[in-house]
Amino acid sequence: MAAGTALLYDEEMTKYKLLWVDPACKIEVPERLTVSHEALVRTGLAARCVSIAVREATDEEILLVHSEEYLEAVKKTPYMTLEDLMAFTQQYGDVYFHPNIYHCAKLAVGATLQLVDSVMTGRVRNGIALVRPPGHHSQKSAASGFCIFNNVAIGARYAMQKYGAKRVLIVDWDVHHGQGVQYCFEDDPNVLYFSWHRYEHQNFWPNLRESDYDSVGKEKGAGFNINVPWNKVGMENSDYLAVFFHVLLPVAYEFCPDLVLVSAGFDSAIGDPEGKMCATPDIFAHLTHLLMNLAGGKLCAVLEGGYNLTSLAQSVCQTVQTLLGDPAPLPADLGGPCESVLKSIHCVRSAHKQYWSCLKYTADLPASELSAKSLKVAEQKTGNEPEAQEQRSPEEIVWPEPPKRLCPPVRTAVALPEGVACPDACKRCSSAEAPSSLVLNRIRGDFFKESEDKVTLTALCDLIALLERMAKNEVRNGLALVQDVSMAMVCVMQHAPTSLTNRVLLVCVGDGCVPTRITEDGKTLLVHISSTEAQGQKSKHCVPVCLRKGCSDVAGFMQAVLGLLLPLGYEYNPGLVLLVRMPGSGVCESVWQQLAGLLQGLAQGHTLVLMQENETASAGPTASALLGSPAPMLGLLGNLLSEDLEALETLRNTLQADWKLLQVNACQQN
Ligand code: X5A
Ligand code: ZN
Repeated sequence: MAAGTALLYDEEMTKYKLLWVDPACKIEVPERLTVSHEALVRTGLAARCVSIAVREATDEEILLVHSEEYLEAVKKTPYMTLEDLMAFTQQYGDVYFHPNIYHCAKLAVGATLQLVDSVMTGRVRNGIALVRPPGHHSQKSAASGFCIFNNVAIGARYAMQKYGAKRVLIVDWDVHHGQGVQYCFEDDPNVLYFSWHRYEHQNFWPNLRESDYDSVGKEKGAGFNINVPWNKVGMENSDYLAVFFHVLLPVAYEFCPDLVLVSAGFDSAIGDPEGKMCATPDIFAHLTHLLMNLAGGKLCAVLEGGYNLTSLAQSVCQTVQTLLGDPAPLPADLGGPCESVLKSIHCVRSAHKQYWSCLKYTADLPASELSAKSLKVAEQKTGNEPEAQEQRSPEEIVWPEPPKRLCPPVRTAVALPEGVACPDACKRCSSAEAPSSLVLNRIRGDFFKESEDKVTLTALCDLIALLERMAKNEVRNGLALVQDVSMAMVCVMQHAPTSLTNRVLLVCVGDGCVPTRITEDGKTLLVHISSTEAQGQKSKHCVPVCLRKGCSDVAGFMQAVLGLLLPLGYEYNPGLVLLVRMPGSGVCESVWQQLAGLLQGLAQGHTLVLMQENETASAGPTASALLGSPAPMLGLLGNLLSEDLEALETLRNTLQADWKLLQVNACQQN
């Protein structure tokens, strides 16, 4: 399995700049690249990456997206006088030329293609290209918005042509709409383009009608262009996460890409003078993590915008550290999305419900909200919005530096019955490390009042030892094969709150009895996915999810994980995730690996997995997911059962009063 993270950077791309006065372009400076790269070097992240040399793109490669006339015109710019350059620049919007920009633009495309090569050949798992000029605004025959050639669009065509990639997902988290990418793939069902962008009802650059949510793609490509407009500034971490959970991720998993390209602009982060958003740099750790198990882990991030040098450098570091596999704490203050974003989410889901099975049961929009114009009016009238944020200049905005991300020395520890081999690269938690007599006595007291089974007792002691080592941050995550998962689960639940955290997310997969009383004190959030209708009570902390065909139904299971479990988990912010596979759960191995992978975005990666001891064949695959290997692709998911979809929507509706990150509709009744 491919491992490692590629870093593509060449100082040459800092060697062009704006040579005349143009307020629209003055933020696009060479330092954008140098501060990003220096931050990676200073933090030791660059040294952990695989450095790959940058090359120039060939004409043939540039022509995958651009016209011959445009390429020939740009080719002449190195020989132009300052006057000629200024005149040439005039025909385009918000862009500048320089005698060396053609050279740099070829390197920016070349770096993107080298990255695609490295990932597609398996030389590395994923990577990032730090490039200038950016690409996503440039079009077949036009430069635009600081962009000369469309790096990512060319990268997508190249991956399809050279490596036979059938489906490419482009995630554009830059704060501007990559209209160039949209135009390129509008009618192409093999490239799914997702972009969120500052829009303000068409009042923000590039002020295009076609940046709104109702541009869904054309002809065969209908449904494969997803625009999420930000109609206000000041969007926060929860707004970004809500869009990932309720729009991008369900559709991305249904699309099943062979490759993920990220148009990684960081002007969507706090402090940026263009974006004026409030999401903090550490959100990019989570956005990255949530994409890292798609496409078998094949993810290429390519720099686009980002104009606050501090925010930019921090965001780049957060992204790279996640690509390298380090755990991340959750960003502070995750609540629900704001009313304006709920409207956008509702509009996008509704515009796409006919194309994606995961969105089929989206509630219809009120007729009054069907036109952008009425939306704009409606929004001004609601009156229950928080006051528009103070008009501070972005340079004055301050935010705390993201905390250092600690990596426990041991990534994955295992507690296994004697005779079961320890999976590669895991550390066995041996019973030689005796637990304290206090722990022993508690286990005895809890479970063995009468008889005492030596083997079971030892196994539980191993389990507690593992938990204690996670509490001390010596171990990141763990796997235990136990005789009786229910007993082990109760044992962990009784110890975890004292030793590790007062919030445990308990995820049970498969049919079986789970003691719901453990959820009564709010110190545990239980999500139980099974095929049996719960007899017990549902409550804020007790969420039974019933799927008609149980956990063997991949589409239904993933819908529950992405739309329900993850938002609940992110809002709950547990200190430990206890992932329990009930005997005979029927969950298939690759889905299980996806789940284990995705859940490691929570609790700083502290995931403890419990499985029945006879499931030894699953020990290897589970350990590999815990070690951070990408989960295998799930393949095309097939249709969701409508009764499951309806049941999940109903569940969402009842829970969203307590869990704001579950909301998907504007104008809540509650
Ligand atoms: C790549 C990028 C922004 C252009 C803004 C023009 N371009 N006003 O972020
Ligand atoms: Zn941008």
